[in-house]
Amino acid sequence: MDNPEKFYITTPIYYVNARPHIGHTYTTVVCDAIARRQRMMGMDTWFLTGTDEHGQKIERSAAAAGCSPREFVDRIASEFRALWDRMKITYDDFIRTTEPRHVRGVQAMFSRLQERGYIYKGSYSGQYCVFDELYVDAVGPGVPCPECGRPTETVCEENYFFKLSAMEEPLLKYYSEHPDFIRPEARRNEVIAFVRSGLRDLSVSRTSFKWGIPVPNDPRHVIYVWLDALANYLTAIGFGSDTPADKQELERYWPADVHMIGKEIVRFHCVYWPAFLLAADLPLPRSIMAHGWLLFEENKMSKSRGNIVRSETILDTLGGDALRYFLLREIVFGQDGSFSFDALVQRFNADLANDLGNLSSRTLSMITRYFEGEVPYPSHSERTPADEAIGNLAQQTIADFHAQFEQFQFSRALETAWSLVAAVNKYIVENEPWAVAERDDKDSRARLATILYTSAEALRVVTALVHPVIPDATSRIWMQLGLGEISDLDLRSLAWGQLQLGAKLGKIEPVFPRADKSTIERMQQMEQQRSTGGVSKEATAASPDAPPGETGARPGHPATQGATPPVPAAAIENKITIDDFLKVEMRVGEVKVAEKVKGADKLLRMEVDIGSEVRQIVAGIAKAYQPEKLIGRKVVIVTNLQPRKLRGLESNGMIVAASLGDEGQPVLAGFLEDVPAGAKLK
Ligand code: ME8
Repeated sequence: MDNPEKFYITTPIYYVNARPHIGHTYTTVVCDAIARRQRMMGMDTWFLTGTDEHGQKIERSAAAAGCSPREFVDRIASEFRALWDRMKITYDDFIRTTEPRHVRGVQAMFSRLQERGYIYKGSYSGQYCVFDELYVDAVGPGVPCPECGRPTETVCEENYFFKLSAMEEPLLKYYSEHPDFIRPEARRNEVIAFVRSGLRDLSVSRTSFKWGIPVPNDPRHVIYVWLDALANYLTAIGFGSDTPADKQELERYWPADVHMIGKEIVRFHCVYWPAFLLAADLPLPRSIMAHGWLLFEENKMSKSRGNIVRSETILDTLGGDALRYFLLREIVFGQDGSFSFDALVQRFNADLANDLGNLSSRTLSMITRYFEGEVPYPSHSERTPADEAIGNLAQQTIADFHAQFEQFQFSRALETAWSLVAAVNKYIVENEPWAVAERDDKDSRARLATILYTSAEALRVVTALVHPVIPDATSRIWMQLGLGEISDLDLRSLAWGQLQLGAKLGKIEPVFPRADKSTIERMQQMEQQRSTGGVSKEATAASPDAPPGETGARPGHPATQGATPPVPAAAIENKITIDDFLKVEMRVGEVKVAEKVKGADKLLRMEVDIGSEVRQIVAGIAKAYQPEKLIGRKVVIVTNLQPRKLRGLESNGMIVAASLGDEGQPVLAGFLEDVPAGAKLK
């Protein structure tokens, strides 16, 4: 059943009782980087993520938000998807536990366990923790849950039970025969100790609420959320379906190679899940990798603690690559790590803007200046030890990076790549290509070619290696190196000396504009606004691009719950007819060029593709948006306004933005889904 050429990786499926935060982003980005690299290594890769949508916790969150569970889960699931799209997460499938394919698969799993004699009917009376969806039989009424410290509820229920006690020995045997099954070692030891201390049968159905998957032939019961949730790893690839295509897919990808999880759900993944699979006589996943927690202000970042940071804040300021790089570089994988805006900006400026950004911009701009934008031919006879050293270091870097990445040592692997960046930057400073360029003789010209070739080749090697971690910037550097689409690269054959000589460089533009102090303040303000809901109504109404935390619909947030902002009387009198509205033509535009207008610190000049043509638009958004960040962004353009001149430049259309606060800070309107340039708004 197991095909060594395939690689199946999963994230946990996230609860939809709360919005995504950077803790969720952490696991997802780690998996994305692994999946991207596996694809570049020629593996038949399948990357699954999704949302966990059943259970009492979610039923109650929906009730608190004043909507049906279905509406509630649809809304939050789409927020997760939209965030992953903005983070450039290349998941192959997104499973939702409310989908028919999952419901069918979970019921098939339940029946299979029942038929094999591992499920029986019994009853439970005792304490129940709604938050953990767990019976906590060790405590009496009024005593908080030993897992999470929250109050427990007394319940008396008839239940189906899974014979977990029968799995004690088979599990211990499996752990001992598969030393890499649970990683890291510390987690494996904890699990073994837990199983050795004795396992009791597990209740796998509930009658106290309805929002779940009915037990086959006994719909008074819904299936325990963790049995429901864990099965996603199988149902997403066709388990429970009879179609030949689904059967083939299951055969192709199961068992999973890595279930990536946070350390708080180790017991469910390393004890219950393998126990269900052993009982169902299905192969077990190859490995379960538990990482540490992202801490904020010393505590685990979590919605219930109220100390979360949202990825959108970073996406809106520094961009997705900055967050992806920070999470993999700053946190030693497996251990807990702290997040702070200061550390994020420091890493961004030091490693991305300075080290990699400088290497890229100075190498490429010197090739443009001195060799008319064509990769120069290095001299084969006149290599100095310094040139050789860079080539050797690059080869070593490739080998070390691969080994470290494969060992899940992401931080070390990036450190390795950045040692090469530092060495090349030093090489450039020491070899002074700018001074060599001033000497206009043949030897100097050859020397200059060698220095710039060596630098560009090292840049190519680093760019290829770190592409899975910072996909956006590396794709752009690759283009600038004249190499086309980086996604076509086969990482297995990456070696020193493959840079295409004479290749014409692409258009050179900075990839990481430096962040300054005000970026930290802006991020803090955005977080504060998100947590207090303190964004002005204008933004709520006018900015569909505002991340969900900023819209009127905040589930569980009493201040804005289901609220429609009151419409002032004057506005009613001033209502326009649909014909008036139809006079305004609005289209989706894609920003192709953006640059500051000389002598006007508020204005940006943009060239925007509106489908049928590219328009020049001048807008007063320079204080809120760095031009580089706008390139490629989809915006809304009023296309049938009379052209007007601003600072001598004709502006042919208007970009739509919300206007925040007294200063009228602009926030551009946009879309969560992908929309083509030229699409009409109505
Ligand atoms: O547990 N640091 O969902 P969940 C690092 N639905 N990772 C974090 C984190 C933090 N502060 N906060 C969250 C569930 N995570 C179940 C899973 S799987 C069959 C069912 C990440 O929404 C981390 O991966 O509580 C953690 O395990 C997961 O989100 C928990 O997500």
